[in-house]
Amino acid sequence: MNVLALSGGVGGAKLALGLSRCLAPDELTIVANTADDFTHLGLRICPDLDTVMYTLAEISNPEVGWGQQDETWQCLGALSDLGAESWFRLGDRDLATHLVRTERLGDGQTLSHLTEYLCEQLNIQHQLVPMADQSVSTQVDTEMGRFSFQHYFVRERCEPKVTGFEFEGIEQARPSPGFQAALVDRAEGDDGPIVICPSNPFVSVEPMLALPGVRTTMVDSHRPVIAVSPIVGGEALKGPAAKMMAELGIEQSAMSVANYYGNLIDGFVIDTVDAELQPMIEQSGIPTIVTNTVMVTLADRIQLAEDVLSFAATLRS
Ligand code: FO1
Repeated sequence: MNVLALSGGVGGAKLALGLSRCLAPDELTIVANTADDFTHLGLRICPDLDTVMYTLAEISNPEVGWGQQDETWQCLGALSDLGAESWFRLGDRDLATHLVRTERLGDGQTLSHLTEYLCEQLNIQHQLVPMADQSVSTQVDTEMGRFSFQHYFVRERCEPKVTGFEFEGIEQARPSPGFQAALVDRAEGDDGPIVICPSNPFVSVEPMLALPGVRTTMVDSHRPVIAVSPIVGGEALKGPAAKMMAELGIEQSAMSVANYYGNLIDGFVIDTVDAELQPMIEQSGIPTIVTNTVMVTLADRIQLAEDVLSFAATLRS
């Protein structure tokens, strides 16, 4: 079985870890969004890629989900003393990742090669790849003007009212070699599902789908595409997805997520608190299962991964 998982940051990373506990290294490819990436203090920072990488290596900060556990903040404090920008919290251990990445990118290595190297150093067995090797940069249009993603998300605390998004550089970018290889249909019967992890549909998943050729390949594929709702009880478990929905005039519900993905998906997974939405979503033509999608413990992550894989086995694209 070849399973392809598309992940944003914290929520997606949790399911990616669950999948990695159910599947052998050669059965799973995890693609991380890189449209949140930015250059800060001269360092290339890939927040979603690092969140997934640290989660798979089981060294992520359990409180916030991003950055490393047992982190110290000496450098951040010193930056602040020097009057440098300190709104983006870079921990001392995390900084090492950005230093190695920035140096090697400067030497001409691709983000794919670098990610493979970092994963190897962190003893990650499963394949984690960036969505693209070229730079794509999410711009958030708001009533207070345009912000690059991390400026909107962290510096402005998602407060400005969102009016739209642009993924700068998307037309020139291409799916990374690892993403492309995992996307292509293999022999019939050999292909597992494509899993859209519970990540923000607008800014975490959409950039991966918007890469040239990805959406059409997924729609045309005979593999089942299954999305897990990041909206539970009308709220996002983490991040601004529900707030963005309200600001974009979309009802804040798991149903809206199913509608957003539309004919791209062959199956949808919602939380038990949203069980009453199941008949409505199924009426719109999308087979839907109800299960616990709130992944607090490792057992929850593994259970959801098992539920998604068993559901996939019942579906044909
Ligand atoms: N998120 C925050 O809310 N505040 C931060 O200061 C912050 C720093 C940070 C540093 C490295 C990293 O890899 C991620 C970091 N994040 C921070 C998370 C990140 O901004 C978001 O989780 C994603 O971009 C959204 O998926």
